[in-house]
Amino acid sequence: MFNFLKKKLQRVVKLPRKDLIPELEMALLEAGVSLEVVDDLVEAIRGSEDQRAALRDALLKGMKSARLSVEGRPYVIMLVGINGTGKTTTLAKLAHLLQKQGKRVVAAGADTFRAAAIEQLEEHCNRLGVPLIKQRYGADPAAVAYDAVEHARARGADVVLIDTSGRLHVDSGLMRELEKIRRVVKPQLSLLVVDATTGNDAVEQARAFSSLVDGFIVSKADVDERGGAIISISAVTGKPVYFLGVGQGYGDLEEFSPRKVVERLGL
Ligand SMILES: Nc1nc2c(ncn2[C@@H]2O[C@H](COP(=O)(O)OP(=O)(O)O)[C@@H](O)[C@H]2O)c(=O)[nH]1
Ligand SMILES: [Mg+2]
Repeated sequence: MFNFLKKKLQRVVKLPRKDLIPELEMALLEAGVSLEVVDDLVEAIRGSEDQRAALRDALLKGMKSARLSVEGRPYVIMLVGINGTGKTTTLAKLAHLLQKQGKRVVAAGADTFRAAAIEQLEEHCNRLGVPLIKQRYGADPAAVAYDAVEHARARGADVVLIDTSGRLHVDSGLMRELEKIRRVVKPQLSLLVVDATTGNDAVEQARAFSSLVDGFIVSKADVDERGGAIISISAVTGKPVYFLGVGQGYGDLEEFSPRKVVERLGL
């Protein structure tokens, strides 16, 4: 995790001051850190005594974390994002985490855009013993989400996790679909799932979805060597990261800790 950036930073922070700034800029850009965040980081260490400490503090200041706390019943969480970022897998991980905390979870198969999406979620739900509320392929996602919340209410379940569909790109049709689900079920928490390995693309998705979500889950951190998305996403949007996805198993969801990120970067 973050090995590429770690190696670069280890070398750069030891450079004499006159070489440090351009080399640091280059290293951060290569790692997929957003331009504006690169500028902030460079500004923060310009003129500092201890370059390593200044970089660490500036990184810590830019990254925001938040804890999931389930209050009220049912607590409704909606996961959104473009195709393949890890929404469905992350939903299963969240269900597993909440079950371990003794919560009763219901899933909503509101990705009705692809037939295979419902089957994939169903497989996870069967394995985890989570009731899945679904309709046929092509059904109105907002109606599926609504049914799931009603089901949770009737059974006294604690949490509803809503899986939604993605598209290849940020798309206005998708935005309207997600806004409709939000209007109909009023989730307490909406989280955008982004793929860490896509670097600055992930940050651009965060920017595009920012008004629709409360924060982020950054998946595939386990296979991300560059770290740019994780470093930039809160600094750019002002919204926190809740979790990192750190593998494909149900237990591979880690509460986001900026401190741990700087430790992993060797700072
Ligand atoms: N290594 C790794 N793979 C992940 C992680 N999260 C999801 N994936 C994989 O990413 C692929 C797409 O995930 P999926 O949940 O179907 O994405 P969706 O289209 O957003 O629902 C699958 O092969 C997942 O196993 C993660 O944290 N680490
Ligand atoms: Mg999916």
